[in-house]
Amino acid sequence: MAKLNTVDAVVVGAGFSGLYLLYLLRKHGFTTRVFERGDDVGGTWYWNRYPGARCDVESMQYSYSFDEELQQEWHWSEKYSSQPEILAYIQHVSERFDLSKDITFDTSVTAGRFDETANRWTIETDNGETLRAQFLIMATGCISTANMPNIVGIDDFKGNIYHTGNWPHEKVDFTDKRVGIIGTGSSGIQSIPVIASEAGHLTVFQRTPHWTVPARNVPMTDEYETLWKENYAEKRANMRLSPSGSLRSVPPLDLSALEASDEEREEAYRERWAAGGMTLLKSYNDLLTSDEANETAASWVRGRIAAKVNNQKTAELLSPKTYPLGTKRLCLDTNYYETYNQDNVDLIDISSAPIDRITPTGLETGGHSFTFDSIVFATGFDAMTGTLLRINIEGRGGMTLKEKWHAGPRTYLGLMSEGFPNLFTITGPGSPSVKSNMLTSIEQHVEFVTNTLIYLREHAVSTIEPERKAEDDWVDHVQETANQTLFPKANSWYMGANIPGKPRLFMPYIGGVGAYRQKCDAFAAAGYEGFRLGLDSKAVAAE
Ligand code: N01
Repeated sequence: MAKLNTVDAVVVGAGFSGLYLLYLLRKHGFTTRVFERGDDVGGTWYWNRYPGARCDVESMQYSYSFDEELQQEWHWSEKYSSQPEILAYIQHVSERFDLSKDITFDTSVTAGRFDETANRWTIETDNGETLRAQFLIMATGCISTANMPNIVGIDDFKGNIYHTGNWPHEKVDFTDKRVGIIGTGSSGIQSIPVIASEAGHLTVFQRTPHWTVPARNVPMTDEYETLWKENYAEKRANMRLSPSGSLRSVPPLDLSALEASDEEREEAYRERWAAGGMTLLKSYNDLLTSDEANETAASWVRGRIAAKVNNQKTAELLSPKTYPLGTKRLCLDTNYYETYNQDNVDLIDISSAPIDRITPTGLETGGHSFTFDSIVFATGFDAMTGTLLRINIEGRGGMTLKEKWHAGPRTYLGLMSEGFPNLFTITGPGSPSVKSNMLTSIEQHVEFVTNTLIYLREHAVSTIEPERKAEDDWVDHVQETANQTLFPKANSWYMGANIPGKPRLFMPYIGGVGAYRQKCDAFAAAGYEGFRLGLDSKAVAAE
């Protein structure tokens, strides 16, 4: 058999995580290959090119902190940058650090098998390449497998079908077109106002109204940029130890919403609504733990919806009532509710009558037919586990990750899974990941993994994997932490509830980014507490 190419590490994915991994691993002398299914870098920001796509974490915070010159030199043109600008930033980083020479594009990793004799992963790709690596690092992102609902007749539609998470590279022209859009999560809420500004007519099919607050995006000012750039060291340090990995424009009040008077609550909510962004959700310290406290903010937001939307029947339909504020991902919008005041926009409630079928000319629901030139699916993702479980990953004894995670993901710290030595998941389930500023969490995981690999090399350790008990305890801790909050009350993708048949459990860790980082650091400092380290037999024999 021909000798297989061998590297220290194979990284899957060339988004924010994969690029930083490549940069850091290379810097520390680890031979590294990256495989990326797209034809360029960017990950999420490569695929999600839908109209209106932009980040809902401020760009001064949603950016790499690892290189001082980079963060000083790069200029963001808006407070919340649009997808093209974020993609341009990622491409700039790739060029600046000469990363693409070690990335194989247009290539998916299809399988990884752990060879217990050699303590190496054998990795297969869909371009026929097979290679060996000591470490397999999944930088595959949390929302990278689009969820296309299985609706009868979908292949019969004669017009154009789009999914927000897999949008064409060229501009889609909706001018004067009849467009239907299914889904009102973050992607729908961002794209609906933009599509409505072009389309002849837009019909929105809503199964559940989502909570959304104004982004208040503005062009970047010199003053704001300077404030951040002059204080980056301190601000980034605070972000790393904060609960969400980002800093709020209006600080949270360390007080129960129920201790405040009506007037005080009104002022607190009004101030944060005016400031825009996620800050409203952090007005008081119990909005995500007490139904009663949450309802004070929820009813206040319903009041804003009623004030913005002219037709009160539509306002009612747009007002969430079945789950607490913020327990599905809070959306940030620009003119979302105002869009429903346009004559060319209709809202169709499909909460009790699902879409029956897609027809050659449109779709049918609740006994009504609709005719469209284009249908947009803003129906989300098989999040957090979908991409990982579509790759055939086999650990010890031939056990697959799919078998191990059949009742839901099982990880230690969201980083590793017992039985799968030397396999790392960047921002994996069980880590703060999607419940944080992803850039803060990505940098923390990438640095943790790189430092771990350095430690293993220095101590002649060939394998690392979690101990079963540490993993079991962590899985319990993740669930117990979520159960102390209102999050499990929503049928969210955090819970796996958007994918038929997916196990229901809360996937991200919401114990806080700072607290999580401190745990990771403490375990590492204690000689990788909770992990089992396998000594390199050759090194031991040589001693
Ligand atoms: O997906 P979603 P998304 N029939 O799952 C509906 C991140 N993100 O792409 O709520 C009819 O939130 C579904 O209805 P329901 C962010 O983390 C970030 O919008 O399940 N409807 C829902 O309305 C976000 O949370 C940014 O009842 C169906 C919608 O489709 C995550 O990505 C921007 C259906 C899906 O909403 C995912 O957001 C965009 C069906 N069969 C996204 N199936 C920024 O940072 C699903 N739906 C800016």
